[in-house]
Amino acid sequence: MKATEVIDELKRRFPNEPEYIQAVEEVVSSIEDVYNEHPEFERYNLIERLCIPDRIFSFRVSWVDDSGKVRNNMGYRIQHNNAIGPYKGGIRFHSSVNQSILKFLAFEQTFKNSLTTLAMGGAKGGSDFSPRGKSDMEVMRFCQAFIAELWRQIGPDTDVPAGDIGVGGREVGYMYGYYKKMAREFTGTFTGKGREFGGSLIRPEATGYGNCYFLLNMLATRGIDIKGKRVAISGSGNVATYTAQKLQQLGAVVVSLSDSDGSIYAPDGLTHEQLEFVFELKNVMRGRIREVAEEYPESVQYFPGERPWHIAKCDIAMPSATQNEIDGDDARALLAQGVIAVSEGANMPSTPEAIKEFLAAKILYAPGKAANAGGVAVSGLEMAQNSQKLSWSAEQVDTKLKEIMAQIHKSCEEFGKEPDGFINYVKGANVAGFMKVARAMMAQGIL
Ligand code: NDP
Ligand code: 2IT
Repeated sequence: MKATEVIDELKRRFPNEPEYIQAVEEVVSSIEDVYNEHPEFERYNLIERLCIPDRIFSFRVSWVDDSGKVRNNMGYRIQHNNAIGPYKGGIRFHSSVNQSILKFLAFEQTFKNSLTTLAMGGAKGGSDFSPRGKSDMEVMRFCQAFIAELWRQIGPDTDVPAGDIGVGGREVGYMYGYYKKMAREFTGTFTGKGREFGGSLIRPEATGYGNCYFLLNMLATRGIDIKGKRVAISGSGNVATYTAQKLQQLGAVVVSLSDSDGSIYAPDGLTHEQLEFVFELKNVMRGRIREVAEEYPESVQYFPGERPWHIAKCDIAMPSATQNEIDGDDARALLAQGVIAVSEGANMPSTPEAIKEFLAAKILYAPGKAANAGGVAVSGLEMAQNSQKLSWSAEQVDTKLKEIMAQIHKSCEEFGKEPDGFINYVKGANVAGFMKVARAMMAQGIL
């Protein structure tokens, strides 16, 4: 089948999975040229095999809330592709989770993991359970019930989950604990673990820091200094907060953060003290972003129901909340105020229309699968440390993270540079990620 025929066929077979089709369409359209240069790929129907996940587990998760009521959620694990390493990818707990969203994430993860240079296949899992407003004990009971179903399908050389939206250190700890009890072994089956039980230093920081390192690489291609640049960030979770921390260290000005209720805007930039407050608010108090404006009313404004893109005056945007959070209008608003770079911390935060705008404007635009790969890269380093039964220093991990982000940038440049010198990072990331997985699949036969 030709590349475009594969998309039509997938649309026909999975009509109710828009996010999955969106992710597939973006990758397949940008690899079409290299695909057509390799007739053997078509002979072995490679694209279709690469687009359809190897297998999907779906199950009911029943648990008891604090009032004694029995609750039922859906649980899933998508094992997308293990051509270059064990299945690897995060777990998302959010009320919006469904099979389409997890299929898009597992598909993207496969190419992202390929870009990291490490041996990891692609997977994603999750549940429509939302930790928001739940007590610690409710979260623990849910995590245990989730793993009671999933534990047989995962393992250190089989499938290694980690965090994503709604899954941080607390949830990974509970899931890993229950996995260990069921499997009766202490291995590196999860990443993002607490540092006392095998977690890597810098893993919590890795996605946000990695995105900043990628941004620095992009800015360097145009000789731009990050110092003093105003950066709008969306989200206020793991990725957003560590992005903000690294940006402040680099001398940039962080002007916004958000959550699903609204955005804060600090016209003069958040101070170190204010960012410390955000960390405390999010990780300890588990509060809402509006509380930052309540705490610092002179310097921070709150915009309920708004995303940052129309309200924050900025030079750079780093969307770090969720998929499709920048649409065509948002992209045009960012470009109209002269944005020079968009570097995605979230997975697929820009709609196809937004991506088209960024590429047409020839700004520095990095898709999530390149820019946010630092998180899973340090997960790969955590797996390596667990296998060695060693733990590396923060400096060692951070140095490797910088090297990996530079390598990903180089791959994007190699495969995405256009005749006029413009680097199309979308094409570069997709082609570089695809070619490695495709060659591995060809070598391993029809599976
Ligand atoms: P967190 O759960 O720590 O934070 C998510 C943040 O995004 C919260 O502020 C949340 O607000 C907001 N958010 C979530 N869903 C929505 C929504 N539907 N609309 C508006 N705001 C929303 O997750 P992470 O920081 O880990 O993940 C953020 C993004 O980064 C995701 O796209 C994830 O896939 C991606 N990513 C994460 C990696 C990691 O290592 N954790 C690695 C690579 C990518 P609220 O609290 O109101 O829900
Ligand atoms: O989207 C992602 O890359 C993640 N949520 C991190 C996955 C991982 O296995 O560390």
